[in-house]
Amino acid sequence: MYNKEIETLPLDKLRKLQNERLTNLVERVYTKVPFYKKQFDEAGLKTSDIKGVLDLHKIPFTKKTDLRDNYPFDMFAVPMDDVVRIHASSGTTGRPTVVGYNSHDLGVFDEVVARSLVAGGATSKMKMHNAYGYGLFTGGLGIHSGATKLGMAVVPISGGMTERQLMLLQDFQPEVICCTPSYAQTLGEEMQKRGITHDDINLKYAILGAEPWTEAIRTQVEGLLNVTATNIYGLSEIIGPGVSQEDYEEKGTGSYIWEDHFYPEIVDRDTGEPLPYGKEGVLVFTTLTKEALPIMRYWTNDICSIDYDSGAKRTHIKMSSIKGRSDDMLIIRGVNLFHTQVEALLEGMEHLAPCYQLIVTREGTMDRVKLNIEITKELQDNIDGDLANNDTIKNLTGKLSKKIKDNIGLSMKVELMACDTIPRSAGGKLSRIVDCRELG
Ligand code: DLL
Repeated sequence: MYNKEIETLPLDKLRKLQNERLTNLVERVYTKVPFYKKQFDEAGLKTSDIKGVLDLHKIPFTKKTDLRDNYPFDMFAVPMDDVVRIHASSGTTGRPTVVGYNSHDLGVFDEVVARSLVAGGATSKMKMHNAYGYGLFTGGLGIHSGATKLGMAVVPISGGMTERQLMLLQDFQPEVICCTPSYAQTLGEEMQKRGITHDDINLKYAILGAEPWTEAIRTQVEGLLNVTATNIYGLSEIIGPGVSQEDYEEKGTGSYIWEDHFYPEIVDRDTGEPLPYGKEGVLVFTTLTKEALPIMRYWTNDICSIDYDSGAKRTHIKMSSIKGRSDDMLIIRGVNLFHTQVEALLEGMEHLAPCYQLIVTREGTMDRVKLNIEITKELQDNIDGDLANNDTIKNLTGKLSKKIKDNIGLSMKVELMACDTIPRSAGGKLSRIVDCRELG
């Protein structure tokens, strides 16, 4: 563990620390950020009403639109002289969301990333191939700086230029790779195509995040790259990568949220009411220690559940993997659908590769969704002629349609496609939904 004392702090002590940090935060934001002063005054709330995390529910949420309305720097709680780094995430529309850090905040960022990397299997003696994008995106620099703090040798390759990535993976022999899961798929597939074998590289751990992914992709990437792959989660508004991380020996049991810095809640997507542990809803965070851009009850839009795991190595609460963002949820004939639900059904299905797209169209007032998914190279090599007329393909299509209907409750057209026909990640986040509805 990177910080054993904090990572295993007994819960009563953790709660005490959180309560102290929260009351301090509330005073700070009330006096330093006009947005929060107004928010408190309008809600008739006094800072003394917030005595600890149990009072958090009294505070209104902060949403992405609030950051946009205060573009670029009006939510900052320190003078610009103190700010030492600025990042921004480009939304699909309009202005980017701008975030700032002072040197204290960069210390917190390094700490949580270093903890995350160690939980993901990394040590100070290893080399890291960091293929998250550098620039305004928090992935590249955030992971880089935390890895440096840990003492790793970082290769700041950034995303893209796959050919060069493959060369350096062979030449530098890094033990750890960090990138999006979809780019790990791309790298693994390209290695295979070029005949680069597991013996040619030295990877042991892959620390993957920045987009939703499921066990189907974990299985594929672990096989292709010969690694143990774990999930890292985060968002710029809260700090960047390293808000939570899965332990490499506890795979599939959720990711530890470093809750001495980021206090999580799950709330109902429609009413905003807090939900009990184990229930799925919108993840909301309060930054307990950040100074330049402290945020209270940030509505992430990410859907998951949180719960304590008493048998685990650390005491901090765990979050399940993200099902999707509530604004990316499709509603098809009254059924709510996240692409990860379809992806999860691919795990254990022979002959199918987790390379797929959901195509959404509208006919009249009816939304329809179609799944395009690739078959594996082995199956393709065994098929002569047209895929559409092949019996194995027909059986497989029927099997998958039925699995989707049985598990998700939707009749969905499924088309099995030849290898390499679905777009791949060229380095960053990959969208697996193609929404054609606006096109008419
Ligand atoms: O994606 C920070 C990051 C960089 C996380 C590198 C992990 C690794 P943003 O660009 O602000 O920040 O996007 C944040 O991405 O609200 C989620 O919807 C999604 N996301 C991030 N990590 C995961 C993950 C970075 N592990 C948004 N699983 C978040 C699912 C994720 N979704």
